[in-house]
Amino acid sequence: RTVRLLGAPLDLGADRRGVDIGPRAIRYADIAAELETAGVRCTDFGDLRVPRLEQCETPDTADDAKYLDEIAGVTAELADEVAETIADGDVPIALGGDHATAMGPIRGAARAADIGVLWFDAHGDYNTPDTSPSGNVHGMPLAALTGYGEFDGLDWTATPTVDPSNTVIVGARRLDDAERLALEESDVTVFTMHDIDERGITAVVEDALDIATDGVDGIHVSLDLDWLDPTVAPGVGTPVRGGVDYREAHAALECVANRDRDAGLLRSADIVEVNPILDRDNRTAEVAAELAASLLGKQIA
Ligand code: DIR
Ligand code: MN
Ligand code: MN
Ligand code: MN
Repeated sequence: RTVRLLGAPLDLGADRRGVDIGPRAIRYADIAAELETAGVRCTDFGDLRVPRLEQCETPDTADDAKYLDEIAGVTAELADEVAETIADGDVPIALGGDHATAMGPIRGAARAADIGVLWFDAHGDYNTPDTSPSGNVHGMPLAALTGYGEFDGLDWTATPTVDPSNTVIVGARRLDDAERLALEESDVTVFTMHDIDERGITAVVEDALDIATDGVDGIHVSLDLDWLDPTVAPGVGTPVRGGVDYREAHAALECVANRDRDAGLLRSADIVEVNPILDRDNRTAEVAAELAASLLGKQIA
């Protein structure tokens, strides 16, 4: 199997500058070598062009979805690259960038097949322009992708890109009030850190896989590094205490890899929210690279 890395240095979806350096930091952490230890080949298509913040018109303070047009443009291009990668028989991994990046690969993968989504994150990313407390689009991609809410100018959000009943958030521990209510009323499944504490990471991820794969052809894995505890992954824009530890993170992705080995499920992935400016010694990017290898089937022995 061959992985194709697609860099997406997108920082327009989040307030903290620095997440645009994420793709480079993950490459310096040698994700290619890590993936090779998993027995897969790795090619790198370089970075997508992303408009600089300074080139964009400054959103006014009341803007409820900042830089949405620019983000739509970048993620549309990324979707094309992902669809092309899958058509070539390779596995695309998009390197973000903030979590708005995920709109690209998920839309691209959903063109070729019905897919479920595993969303590893401290957050729900289920805000809409109407509910978002920040106006930051990285808090909204899962709503857009499941067809929830009004996104002015994003026509494709009128219909679900992925079925909410095949969409599973794992590791949530910080939801905004309106976001929490919307998730409760949705068919999206949310496994919180509380579920992981009570039942253990592997039981939760096995359930998540059952739900995400039910009646579809494959899955997309979206990995927000703030899913992990900030002691393990400090280089993220919105750290939240109480996340999964290093071993739980690997165990989770090994569960996905085991299921993939049996059923060939993994269509695409993204690794997002790595912010090297807030990191220490690039350790968050290193964890990201190692987790990518676990996802692609690296085994301890
Ligand atoms: C928050 C932050 N819920 C928002 N979301 C983050 O702005 O909508 N997602 N950080 O990863
Ligand atoms: Mn996120
Ligand atoms: Mn997050
Ligand atoms: Mn529900």
